[in-house]
Amino acid sequence: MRLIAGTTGPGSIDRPDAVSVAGRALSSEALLGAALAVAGDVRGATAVAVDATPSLETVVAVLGGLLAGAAVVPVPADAGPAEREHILRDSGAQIVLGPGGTPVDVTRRSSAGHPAPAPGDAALIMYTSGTTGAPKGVVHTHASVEAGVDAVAEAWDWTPDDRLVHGLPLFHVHGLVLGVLGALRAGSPLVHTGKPQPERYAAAGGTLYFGVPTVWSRICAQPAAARALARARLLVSGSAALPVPVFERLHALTGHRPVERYGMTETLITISSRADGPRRAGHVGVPVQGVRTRLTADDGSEVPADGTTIGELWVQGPMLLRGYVHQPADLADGWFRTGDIARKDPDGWHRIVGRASTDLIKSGGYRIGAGEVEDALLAHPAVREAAVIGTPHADLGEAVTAYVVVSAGVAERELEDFVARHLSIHKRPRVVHLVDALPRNAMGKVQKKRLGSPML
Ligand code: MCA
Ligand code: AMP
Repeated sequence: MRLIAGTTGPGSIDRPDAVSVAGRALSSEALLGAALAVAGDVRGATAVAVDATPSLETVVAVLGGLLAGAAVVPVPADAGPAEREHILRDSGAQIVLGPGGTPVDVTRRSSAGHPAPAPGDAALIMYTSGTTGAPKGVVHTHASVEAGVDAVAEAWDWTPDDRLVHGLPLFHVHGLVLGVLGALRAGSPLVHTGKPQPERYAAAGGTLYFGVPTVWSRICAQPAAARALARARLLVSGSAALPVPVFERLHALTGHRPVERYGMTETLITISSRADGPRRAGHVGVPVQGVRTRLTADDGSEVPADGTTIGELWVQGPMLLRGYVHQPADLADGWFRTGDIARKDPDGWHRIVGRASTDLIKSGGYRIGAGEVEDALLAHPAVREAAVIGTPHADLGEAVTAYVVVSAGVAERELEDFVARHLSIHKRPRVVHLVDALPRNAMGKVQKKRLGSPML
């Protein structure tokens, strides 16, 4: 992978500010030297885990693993012991870099080269929640990552003249693949703000900004910060639906109609509006280069692109996953079934209108499986039954909401903290309802649609 466009290509230039994270910066030459030092340490490992804190160390460790030809496994910075152990065991990572393993020293330098990995070699294993069970490891190759970042660079006219700003977590596609590898491959400096706080975005002076809808909505709530973004070239939103009022408020405050794009950990970004085209509130745009989409009805037939008929979205393209760690992906003729419900306009514009399953929750842009949170709650000695759903939340889009039957006196807060300690903190329920019983059908299955009704 031509990782650091400015330093590894012919006629390369050293950029003094190639990457800065939470106020600490490395030039492109220093970044490459530090990453090559890590690559020398991990050479021969097939999978290297990185404790992905928002730090320069994470950027250096990820690059080092990639340069060494290992599959890099980002571990959520806030993962509790159960989740962390699952990721390390399931991925087969032989080495852990970062705070919970071998420390990364960003001041080291090496110039020793490494053989370039083959395009089909695993580059990243990213863990993401399914409806039930523990998170699954999604395997992306060097070829799928390159295709994924090149496609958005083309759609967004992303060039070395840009300066990318974001403060998203470095263990998911948004912050890591687009937000770090995308910037390095485009050759544009990256300013990672540590946290995605409005005042930090405002002070960073970028041309290109990434955020999840919660971040954009918090920026709109601070008009002075929002107005500072008027000087940018492009604001990009993704990971969850950008509410139309936030789109409009952002437009009013910054003068920019944000680009919205759609993707998944499994598929990277497949649909986006374009830098050189219109942006429509409530729409995620058109397929990026190399991508085809189709919408299907329950019987599998394709539904018309008439702007009103809804169907399940399938995508096909060069940026799709190679498979999961222990199972192949279900890619019939290269098509991936997203589980998202969409509408397509006659001119090819897509709108995401919901998800097929209520058991996948999007909160603050994080994908959270209801089953995983239920399992965590059931591990508490006082919990007899648990059902978890997403409920509308003004700031987070959806809030993780738990209905729990307990056998002994236990405070709601204790259950929230219990989940936060066992899984990633962001997976904790924001609301816990203690109830006498869960609504069940004749088969004994919990009727989630009835949760929240007054009888409970
Ligand atoms: C609160 N905290 C706790 C507890 N409660 N700590 C321990 N136990 C508790 N019970 C602390 C946390 O440690 C944290 O502290 C602080 O409270 C707030 O945590 P949290 O609630 O998670 O933060 P938030 O402010 O609500 O976060 C909002 C956010 C965040 C910043 C928007 O949700 C976020 O970063 N979202 C981005 C998700 C993302 O990148 N998704 C992309 C997936 P402290 O702050 O001190 O640490 S990839 C994807 O979706 C596809 C491919 C795509 O299309 O992009
Ligand atoms: P993740 O696995 O965290 O990558 O989450 C992927 C899911 O996020 C998709 O299946 C969608 O449900 C949702 N998503 C991502 N981008 C958008 C968007 N722009 N609009 C609506 N939903 C989105």
